[in-house]
Amino acid sequence: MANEGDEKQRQLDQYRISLENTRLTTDQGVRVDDTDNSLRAGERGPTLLEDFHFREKIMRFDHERIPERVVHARGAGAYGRFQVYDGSLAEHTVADFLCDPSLVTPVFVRFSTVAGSRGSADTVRDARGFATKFYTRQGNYDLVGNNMPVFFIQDAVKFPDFVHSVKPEPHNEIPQAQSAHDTLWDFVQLQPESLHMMMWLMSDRAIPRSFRMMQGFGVHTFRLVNAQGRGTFVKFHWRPTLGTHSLVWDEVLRIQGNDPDFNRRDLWEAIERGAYPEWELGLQLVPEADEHKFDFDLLDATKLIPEEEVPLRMVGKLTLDRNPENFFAETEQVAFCTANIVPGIDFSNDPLLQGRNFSYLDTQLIRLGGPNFPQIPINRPVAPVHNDQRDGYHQHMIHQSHTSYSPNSISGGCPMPAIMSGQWDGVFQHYQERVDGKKIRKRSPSFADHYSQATLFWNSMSSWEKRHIVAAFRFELGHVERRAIKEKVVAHLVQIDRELAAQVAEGLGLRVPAASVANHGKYSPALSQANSPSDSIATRKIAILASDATEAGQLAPVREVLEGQGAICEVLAPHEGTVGTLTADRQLTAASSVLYDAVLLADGGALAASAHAVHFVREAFKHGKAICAVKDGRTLLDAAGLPSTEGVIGSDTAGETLAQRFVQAIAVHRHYGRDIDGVVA
Ligand code: HDE
Repeated sequence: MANEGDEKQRQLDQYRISLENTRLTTDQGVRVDDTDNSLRAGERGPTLLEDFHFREKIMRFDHERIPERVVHARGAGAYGRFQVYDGSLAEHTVADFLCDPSLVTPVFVRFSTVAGSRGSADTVRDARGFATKFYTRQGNYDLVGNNMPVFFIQDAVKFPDFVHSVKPEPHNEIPQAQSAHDTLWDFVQLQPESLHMMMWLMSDRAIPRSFRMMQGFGVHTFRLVNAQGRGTFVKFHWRPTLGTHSLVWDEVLRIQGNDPDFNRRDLWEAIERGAYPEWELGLQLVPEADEHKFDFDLLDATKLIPEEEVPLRMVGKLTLDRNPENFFAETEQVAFCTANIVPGIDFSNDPLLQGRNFSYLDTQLIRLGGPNFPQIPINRPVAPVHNDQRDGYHQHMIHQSHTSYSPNSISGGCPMPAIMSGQWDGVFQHYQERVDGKKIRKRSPSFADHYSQATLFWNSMSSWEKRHIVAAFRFELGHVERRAIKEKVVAHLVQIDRELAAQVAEGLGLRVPAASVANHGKYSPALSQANSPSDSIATRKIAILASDATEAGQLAPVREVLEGQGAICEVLAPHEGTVGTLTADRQLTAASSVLYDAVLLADGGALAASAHAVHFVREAFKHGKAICAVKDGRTLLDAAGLPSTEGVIGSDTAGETLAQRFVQAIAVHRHYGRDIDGVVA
């Protein structure tokens, strides 16, 4: 078992309760006779107040809900481990989980959408949260990041404004988990600092195929601090080993109905199957002396450091290998906080980060009902906790000490701070930054450029990524009712790139104003998903369309190759159970192509007459998926009337088997050459 020897799991084991072979009791441990009938005066008489079991059961039910997170309400989590590679970072930090390659640090990661409520669909256009709690020997370290490297605003004081604008509108609470509405775009047109992030939000990054296939970013510039107290600026990146891949927009809309739990199910199933998701941790390190070498401010969270300027140093691996056992106890009650840092890691003066340091602790107090939430099992550090903080709602510890103050003589001065004990090993000490300034409500002029990096992002996109961005702007602004807002947004877009603005404006029937800035022409290849690894079909889901006429023998050579490379094949047929010599996993009419990455046609003709089967194949084609026909499967391909084009495979070619060609076509992820988004530029 991958987590054997894991300190955090041992700690959690103390709280696990199995109900196997148990008898029903009240919360007081009294055994219950009957939980189907309340106590009443006579069989047809009124219920009696003295029925303590009834009252307790209903009271507990009435109090089951806690407030959902204001943002990032919908999420899914998993346990795992982090291990740093050889090649210590001791030169830069004293954080031992980043220095000692023999240390396996337990982690809990929660992925989330931002705008939607707890019950909203997974596949919406949104940023995704990527929050990691490292249970290190030196205390808990939380890296509370997103799947996009920048943010909408520069100062935390704007966060309530931004969130209110993206949330459902206040008068009618519409729309749920959508950015395509007036208030968000009104905010955007008035706050051009949000434009860079809006480019990311309109890109395919906002509709990830899987949590396992998305990058993560700490966003802010943080600081590493070494044993000599020297600081180095750092940006944190997570890189998925499966590459960075997305869904297509039309598919997203259909998945919401077919499987609103698409992303969380995908994570859960991969871990259950033993296909553990992995990310590498990459660092961009900037010596303090270089702080002002960039044409943007390192403290501005609407900017990224192009990897071509500061390359990523890959330093370790995160593996998620265990699902939670109880969603509420673990995933809902986990409490992240950007202020949870350990020796060797420190903040920068990014005003967004500084504000977050207050917000997370504050929000947990209301969400988790008082100050003792760090004692909830999922939040407990593995490092020992000793202090004079006492009491409050839900105190679990029974402190035996006669004192709860410092200094004291009665308890020998314990628990003792380093300043008194003289033991400084492993003690957190704040980075000694010199600060000098007047108290002002003012942003530095170095935060003023809101267009250059939005242009950098646009310039770095492949042609299909650009098409998708244009289509997204058209869709979103197409849902905005107030024409003046659309015009203002287009006026901003023209400052990013004239062609982008022209294509968006055309869809909206608007004129393109003149640009006052010319496109600078710079680009960063690392920003394009087209450059992400696409060489594996591991964990890809393949639908095999079969019927009673399908011969398992015809299918076997292709299926073996697919499964041999880690793909998951599901047989869909007119009915469950045995079909021909195969076993069907699902009825075809209960399945949809949008839940699969590729389609293998293995039917000898019966399905060609089925409108559902034909739609299935056409829809997969529309969404750019690889489609392969073995032997008689060609009849269905012909019935669907698909052109012979890339990613549609019907036969062997010289030197390559059908199976090899199919594998390559799936690994490409999507064949974006097809007209997927419907934008006629
Ligand atoms: Fe958050 N954010 N945030 N945020 N955030 C919350 O904390 C906040 C920001 C992020 O899985 C809340 O526990 C402020 C950036 C994630 O439990 C709250 C600002 C980034 C999660 C909060 C930001 C994030 C949250 C709501 C502006 C990416 C989910 C419930 C300064 C780097 C964590 C909670 C989980 C959650 C405040 C901006 C990521 C209200 C004030 C930038 C992944 O405290």
